[in-house]
Amino acid sequence: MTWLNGRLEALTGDITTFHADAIVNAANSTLLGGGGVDGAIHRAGGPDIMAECRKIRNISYPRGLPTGEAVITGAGRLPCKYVIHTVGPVWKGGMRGEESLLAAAYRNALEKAAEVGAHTLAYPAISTGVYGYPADKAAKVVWKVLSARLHHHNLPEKIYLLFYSVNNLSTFLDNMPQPDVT
Ligand code: AR6
Repeated sequence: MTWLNGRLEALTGDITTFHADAIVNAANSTLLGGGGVDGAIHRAGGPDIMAECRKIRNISYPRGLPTGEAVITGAGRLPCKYVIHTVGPVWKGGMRGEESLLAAAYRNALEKAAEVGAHTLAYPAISTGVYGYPADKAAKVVWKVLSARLHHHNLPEKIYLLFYSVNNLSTFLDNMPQPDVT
């Protein structure tokens, strides 16, 4: 399913095996790994990504990466070139700035991808796992941020939204505008 003349595509898949210039990791503030997609990325990518994360943490973010911000590392053994680590908000009912923090996470990851000239970028569904952000509400934020970016910039040329399950993908699709006609 695509939008914006094919520049945005939603599909199911495992982001650790996805071939894109850059993939996004739904990390936590420690940058030192965790479960979910974060754990999967570090397991598949090997120790080089963690070594870089540790260095970034020590040098630039001794108190941890703030929610909504993003940093970039190499990709170790993964098939992509870069991993962009961002921290989505924990859902606390929707009145604690969750929407703008989720938007910031998507937007700052985009900025990092553009800085290294990534042509293709793949996102997991940030915050919708352990962090509990409702998938239908997240879809609206994702559309707002990504469609604005794609309207005004040439890079990335293409953005993929990778969902781990068909259920997650269909919730997302239910909350998106009409896709491109194919
Ligand atoms: N490929 C694509 N999507 C995946 C994969 C995968 N390999 N594995 C899981 N997902 P979560 P969060 C989906 O919990 O909510 C970690 O411990 C998953 O089904 O990974 O942002 C971090 O260290 C869900 O839809 O991230 C943090 O502590 C989505 O990815 C915390 O979890 C996000 O789920 C971050 O929580």
